Amino acid sequence: MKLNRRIAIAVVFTACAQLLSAQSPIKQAGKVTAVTVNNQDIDVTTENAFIKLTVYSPNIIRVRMDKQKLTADFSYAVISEPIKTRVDITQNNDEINLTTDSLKVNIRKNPYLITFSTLAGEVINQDEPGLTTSWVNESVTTYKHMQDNEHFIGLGEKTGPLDRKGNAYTHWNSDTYAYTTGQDPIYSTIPFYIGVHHNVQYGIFFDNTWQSDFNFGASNNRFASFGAKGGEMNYYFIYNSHVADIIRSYTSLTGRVKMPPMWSLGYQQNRYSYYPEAEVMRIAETLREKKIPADGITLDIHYMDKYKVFTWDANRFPDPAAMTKKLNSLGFKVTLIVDPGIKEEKGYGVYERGLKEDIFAKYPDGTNYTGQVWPGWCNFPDFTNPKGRAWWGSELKKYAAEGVSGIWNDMNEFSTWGQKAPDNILFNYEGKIASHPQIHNVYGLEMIRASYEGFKAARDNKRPFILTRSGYAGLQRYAAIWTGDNRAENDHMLLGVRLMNSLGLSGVPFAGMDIGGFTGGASPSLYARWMQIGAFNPYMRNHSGINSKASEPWAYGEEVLEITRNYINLRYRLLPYLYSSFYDATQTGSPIMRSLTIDYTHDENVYSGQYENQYMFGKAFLVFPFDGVTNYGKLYFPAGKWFNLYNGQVQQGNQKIALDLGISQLPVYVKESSIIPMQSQIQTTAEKPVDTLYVHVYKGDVNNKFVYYEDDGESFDYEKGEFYKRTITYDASKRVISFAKVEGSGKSKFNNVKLILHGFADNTTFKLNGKQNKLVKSFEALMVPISRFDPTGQSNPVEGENVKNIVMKNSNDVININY
Ligand code: MIG
Repeated sequence: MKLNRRIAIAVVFTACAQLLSAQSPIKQAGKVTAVTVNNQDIDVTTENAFIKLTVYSPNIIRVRMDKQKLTADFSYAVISEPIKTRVDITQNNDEINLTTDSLKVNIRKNPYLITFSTLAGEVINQDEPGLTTSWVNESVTTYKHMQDNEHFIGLGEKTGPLDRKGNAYTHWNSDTYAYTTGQDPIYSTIPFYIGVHHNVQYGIFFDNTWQSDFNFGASNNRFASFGAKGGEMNYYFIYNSHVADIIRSYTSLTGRVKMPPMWSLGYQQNRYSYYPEAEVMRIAETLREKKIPADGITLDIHYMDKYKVFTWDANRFPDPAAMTKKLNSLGFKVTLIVDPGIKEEKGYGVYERGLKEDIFAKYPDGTNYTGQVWPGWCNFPDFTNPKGRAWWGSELKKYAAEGVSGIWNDMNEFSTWGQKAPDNILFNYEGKIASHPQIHNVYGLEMIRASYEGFKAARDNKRPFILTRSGYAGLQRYAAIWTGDNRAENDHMLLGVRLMNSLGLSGVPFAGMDIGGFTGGASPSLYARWMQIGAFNPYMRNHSGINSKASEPWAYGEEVLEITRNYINLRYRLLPYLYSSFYDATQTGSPIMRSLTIDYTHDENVYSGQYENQYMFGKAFLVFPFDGVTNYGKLYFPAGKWFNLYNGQVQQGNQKIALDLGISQLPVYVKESSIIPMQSQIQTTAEKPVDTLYVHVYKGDVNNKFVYYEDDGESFDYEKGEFYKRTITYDASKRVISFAKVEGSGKSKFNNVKLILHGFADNTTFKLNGKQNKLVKSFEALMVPISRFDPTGQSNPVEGENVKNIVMKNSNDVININY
């Protein structure tokens, strides 16, 4: 590496640089003047800065720096404390060295420069010599040496390419109606990215809520940097040997998603806006009549009385509780939109209680800040005030009592007409008082915290479903996020995939997009493609804007309806797999939409613009977000063996292919050795499937395991052990598929298991728990595409494969299948 030469050059220049430093408007950390070691903390004083290094875990090192003495520590994002860790710290006149069980840190003293290396001494990440960390007035930036051929991924909901190299980004949560595919910033802030170079990968989480900037070699060829307009330099350096473990470490800091209510994984029908009640019922009934599985109906701002949150328009919705009851009996849950702006209006109870509780954000002279948004002039609840969150929670009780199941938090960037809320608004900030620029990026996070906590309490500890547009690192603890007001264009469909893949890399597995596009209208083929991809989104939300064409699955003609139904059907049969994948996310932070950079990190092809949108849905399905206009695309298959979802044909990995593919099929492949639990077709998660669990196993050369997980799907009893969980293993070398003993005190809803074996040779013999088993051959596929439009409404399966199957009792003890 050319690093040593660079350091040498830097040393030569240091002398000149120091000559300038006295009058330079740029203050560098400078020379180390004092060091104190305190267990896992090292306090370092330099000419211009105070630094605290904390060993958070063997894999995580926190670095705090400020021009003045570090003040009390506080974060809305980080919810964990450092864990007791073995660490070896030595120092001499020139440097400080620190070694954990996973990595090494070196701090050069004159001037300050930090380097993170592997135990073997390979550089993972280093400050850019000569630049390190510096201040310009109150803004602070850390400059990291950009390694040869380094890739940068993550950074949350950011537009543009998967590989962020060559680009720069700003975090300032913004309401960006009909944003473009390169627009920045948009709605949320997750200042966490992953760097990949040579054989290493690392994460950096810059926990600073002020407006922040990240530069990955934009307008420079020297560094990747991160900085903010105010506050401390405060970053967590994470090193693990796999990207998945970096995400695990990152979510050990910022928390993980909780088990979502099962219904929220079903299909969600939205529109800006469905009203009155008769129209809502018509949509719900049509979904049932046309046999389009669905679980959710979402009501947008027109349900309210003049956009006043926590009210209903009495003409449009005369009896909300009766309506939600009717919808529930049809197997639908209702999600309502809420906006933070509270109309300033005498006699409006919500506003008056807010005034009484004194929970609105204020100007320095003590008057409430007033800004304009949907209801007119509004005050804005201060969600950084514990009292403000409690007040919001108590207002939510009304919706809970009316049978509402989900709360959709919109406009929480926060958005106001004019999009320029002033700097001189004060917020409580947990009693510490902060200005608008300091808390702007966490306003949405604290709003969804209030919604989550309040709605959970109000609904007798039933799992609340919270959806948000804005947020900050850690938002996964409270809400699912969707990517806002996209456009009904092919590029937006693909951008939406990248946004969700990037959110997944950044600790947020539960994400969705406006399928079909919010502004404008999709062509039938684009719409069909979008719905196909949407079936492989963590949150499946179809939504469209007020002046857009209707976007229900039947709005594009019979053929599109059939295609759409076919994919939503698949999603419902896959729910046991999807739900178990969510369980994995609760334990490890592992995303549902997995950018290929997670499992194929050092494969250059996955960063290429041609293949950057490909992802795994869970760990088994390779999804190709295919063009919905030309219906032509290029696919890249990473190493291994892949089975065509529709006909079981094997595709070898490390290959690129180009293909034309009609709209009835989305290219999806199953990874070898995959284990995929499925259920019979249902129309809503309120319906019970037949009591057989279908476990598809694909032959392969690699070992695999899948943790199968079930619980009641709606309560928090799983936290007390009421779940049903077992590990299913595919051992290619020992030639055995095994179901481990069941864990948890819950019961499975399936009494039988049908094992469906794909890709095993015809003459393979199987033993079930040591006994030779009668094998049933069948012709089926995990999914059959609609091959041609069939006006009788019956799909015509022309593809399929010869598989074997074994039906057995779902015993709680170990089950072994040898082949
Ligand atoms: O100013 O509530 O992103 O999904 O339909 C627009 C109306 C407010 C923006 C959301 C969109 C929603 C719309 N909202």
